[in-house]
Amino acid sequence: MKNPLIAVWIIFGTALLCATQARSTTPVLTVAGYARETLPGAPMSAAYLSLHNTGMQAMLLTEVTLPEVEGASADLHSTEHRGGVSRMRRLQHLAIEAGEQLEMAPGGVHLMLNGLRLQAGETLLLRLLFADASHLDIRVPVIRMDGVNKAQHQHHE
Ligand SMILES: [Cu+2]
Repeated sequence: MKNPLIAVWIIFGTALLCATQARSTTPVLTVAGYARETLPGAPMSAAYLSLHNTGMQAMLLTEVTLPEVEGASADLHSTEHRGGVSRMRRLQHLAIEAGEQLEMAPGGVHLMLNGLRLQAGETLLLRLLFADASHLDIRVPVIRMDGVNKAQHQHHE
């Protein structure tokens, strides 16, 4: 395991399974996830989903909305690391291939949340809209993520 971030993430991810009770399922898709508490002074937060496509066809996630929070929005972002600098890029959609288990994570693909403040202990309802006009609602827990912040800083140095 070359990447210390991945090692930390796996350990953290195991602990997280207990905290992440939220899970939503369609015949072909299983989704779990969590949102991170808004840091003091931060204008935005993020949510991370695990999407498992158990079907025979790719699923195309085109939009995520926050039905319970007026004026708030969620954007699909990827993170690119180049020359020691991380940049976020907005994605028009996210494909989950047949059989694929796609894991969003800090420093990777994530949902950027704007226009709301989240506190640990709360829950957040996310509505995932797909290209085939289906949608899936999932309620995720809001958690504090100090440990992951430290791991990322070590990784980036
Ligand atoms: Cu972002």
